[in-house]
This record gives sequence, structure tokens and C-alpha cells, in this order.
Amino acid sequence: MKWQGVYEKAYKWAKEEINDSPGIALGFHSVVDGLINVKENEFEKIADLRSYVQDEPPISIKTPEDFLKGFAYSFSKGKALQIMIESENVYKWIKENFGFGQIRLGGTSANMAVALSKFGFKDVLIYIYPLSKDLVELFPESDNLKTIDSDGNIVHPKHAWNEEGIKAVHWIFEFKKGQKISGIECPRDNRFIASWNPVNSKLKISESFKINFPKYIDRYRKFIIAGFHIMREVYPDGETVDKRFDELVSFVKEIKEKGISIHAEMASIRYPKVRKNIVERIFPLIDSSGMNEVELSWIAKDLGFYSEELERSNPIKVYEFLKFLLKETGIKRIHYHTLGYYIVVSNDENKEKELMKLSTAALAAAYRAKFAVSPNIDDLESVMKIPISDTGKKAAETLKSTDAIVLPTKVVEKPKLTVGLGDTISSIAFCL
Ligand code: 8BR
Repeated sequence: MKWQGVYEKAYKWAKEEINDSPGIALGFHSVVDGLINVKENEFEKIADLRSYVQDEPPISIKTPEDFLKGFAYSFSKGKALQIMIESENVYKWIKENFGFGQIRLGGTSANMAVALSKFGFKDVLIYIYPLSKDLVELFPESDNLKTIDSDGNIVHPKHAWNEEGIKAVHWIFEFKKGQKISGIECPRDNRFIASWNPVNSKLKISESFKINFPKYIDRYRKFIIAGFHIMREVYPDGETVDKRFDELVSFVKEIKEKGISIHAEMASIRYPKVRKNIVERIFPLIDSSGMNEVELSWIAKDLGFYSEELERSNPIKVYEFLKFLLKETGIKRIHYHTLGYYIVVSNDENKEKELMKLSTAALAAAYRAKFAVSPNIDDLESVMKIPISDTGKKAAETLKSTDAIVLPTKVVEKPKLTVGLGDTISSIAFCL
């Protein structure tokens, strides 16, 4: 009863709050997604999946075998995983075997921008690179969704293109609990993402954006940075990720000086040096970060912490490690999400407000899971009756005596879509 009351209160609160929503800007990762609902026989035709199951997934995809190992890992554990394809031959091999699937808009920044603008935030600006017609036309019609074109004008993404063609594709293989491939049964609905993105893997900030964004900066009070998972440690031209982060760090410093509140979204970042740069160089500068249990456990591994319990979402271990991260890096807030509950550790004393934000985000995630589209704030009423997770209630009970803010979430029994849920959760909670 108690938690249901929190959700109902949050819904009313968010409807008021959205009226005063600040301008929000997002970068640096929008892409064309190819969505494929996994069919057992498609994989069985190619290989016996049992030969590819291993404890650790590959770091990147350089061969078809790496692709199958990544898929087998994700499918057999029911775990979300994203790996970059680093060979054009494999890109062609996947295209031949699976096609592009259902083409849709993807990329963390784009997913978040759509979620926020649809939700009702008044002014959402998305950085898009490259400004390709095939990509920008996937953005929904919406008056509150804008980008900056190469002439420095703020326009709807559809009017901003200056080149054509699909320059990158991220294949999303969605699978369902109970599906069986080569005798392996999938334990949980989730997805495996294989990404081909040679054009944007440097997370380049275009000259046009660097010059023009500062002109409009007073309109934007929040900035969400994402897309680190498509970066490499060393690029084919020899440039290193440390060098790439020099540019990102100086951008973050520049907007921080203008008083913009900054959130960095983690993702399935396979390269340790990319994670190290975020934790050591970005976290100390920013206000907030969002991550799931796998993402948190990888950071823990990097820092020499035993991580098995973290990956299994043991609430006490998660809480302890989040507190450690806050203290060590100086970041002000971390929003952790897992199936059944969210935990926030933060320097902010206003716990009640944080709980309102989290509950609103959880309702939005439930809506997206149930209907496979992002909700408008008024849509949230339709998911109000979805039951609240017992695992989540236990986690809240376990951490009752700590300063963690824990929200047991509503879990949709048969979700239509799991991709983009983390993006929805983190962005709505941060922007409210
Ligand atoms: P990522 O996108 O970062 O993996 O986050 C996914 C989040 O979506 C999970 O942490 C969980 O909170 C939420 N989620 C998933 Br997965 N399935 C869900 C479901 N069926 N109902 C509600 N939320 C779900």
C-alpha cells in the first residue's frame, strides 16, 4: 500500500513539475537501429550456439565467431550486452544473414531526447552527428525537439541534414524468456546489441556545435552526455581514447562553468580505458550518472572490487559501492537501476523529491515496456495498476536504515520492448 501511494503522489507531482521544465540538451550519440526479434531457427541455421557459450563476452566483434559468442553470452544469461563491430566484413556478414531488421531511431542520446520531448519537457535539443538524411528523418515530428544545423540555426532534426545514407547501424537482437536456441533456454527477456559505427566512434563534437551551442547556452540548464560505449581504446588512425577524452572534458568544463547541471549515462562500455576516463576524468566534474547492475559491476572490477555480488544486484553491496564511488570521485548523485528497483545515492538532502523523480521514471519505463513506445506524462495513469516488485520491496527494506533512496519498481510481466528502458529511466529522473 505504502509504495502504491508513493506512485500516485509522484504522478500528481510530476504533472505540476513538468510545467516549469528547464531546457535540456543532449549529445553525442544518435544512430539508426535495426531491430530484430530473435527467431530460434535463424541462429540454429548458422551455428550450434552451445559451442559459443563462455563466461566472458568478447571485448569487440572482429569475426562472426565473436558475434556468436557475444550473442550466446547475452542470450544464455538473459543479460543486456552491447558490443562494437570492428570489421567491415562482419558488418556485411550480419547484414547478409539478418538484414537490417526493423529500422528505427536509436542511440542513447536520441532515445533520451525522444523520451523527454514526448514526455512533455518543453525544450529538448539534440546534437546529431552525422547530419545524415536517413538518420534525421527517423526523429518524430514534435515542436519541442530541436537540433543545431550546420549553419548554426536551431531547427527540427528533419530540416538539418547535409548528407545522405546509412552511415552506421546498431543491430538490436531482442529475445524472450523461455526461448530455446540449440537447446539453450533464455532465462529473461533482454537484448544483445551489435553495433557498427565507424563514423561516430570518436564521439566527435562538430565544429558547428562547438561554435554555435554556446550562443544558445542560456536556454539550457541541463546536459546529458552519452554514447561512451561506442568509443575505442585506439582508433585505426592511431588516436587514443585519452586524447578523445581531452575534447570531452574541455566541453564538460565549459558548460559546467555556465552553471549547467550535467548527467553522464553509462552503458555497456566494453573497453576498460573508456570506463577509466569516465570515472577518473568526467565523474569529478559532473552532477549525476545513471547505470545498471552490469555497468556498475564493470566499474567495480576496474577499481579492484570483487564484483559477483554486484552483478547479482545484492542491495547492500550495491549501496556500499555506490557510496564509495561518490566519495572517491566527487560525483554528486548516482542513479542505479536493476530489474525490480532503483537506488540513488546523492549529496542532496531532499530525499522526498528524489523519490518522486524515481517513481515518475519507473512509471514511464513500465509504459515503454508494456506498449513499446515512450509515454506522454498523462499516459502514466494507464500503468498505475501494474504490481510493484517484491524483490524491490525487499531491497528497500534491506536498505531502510541507510541514506540510500530506494524505489521498488513496477515490473511489466510480458514486456514488448526492453531496449531504451535504462535511457528512459535515467533521463526522466534527472530532468524532472
Ligand atoms: P538498461 O537499458 O540500462 O539495461 O536498463 C534496463 C532497465 O529496464 C532495468 O534496469 C529495469 O529497471 C527495467 N526493466 C526491464 Br530490463 N524489464 C522491465 C519490465 N519488464 N518492466 C519494467 N521495467 C523493466
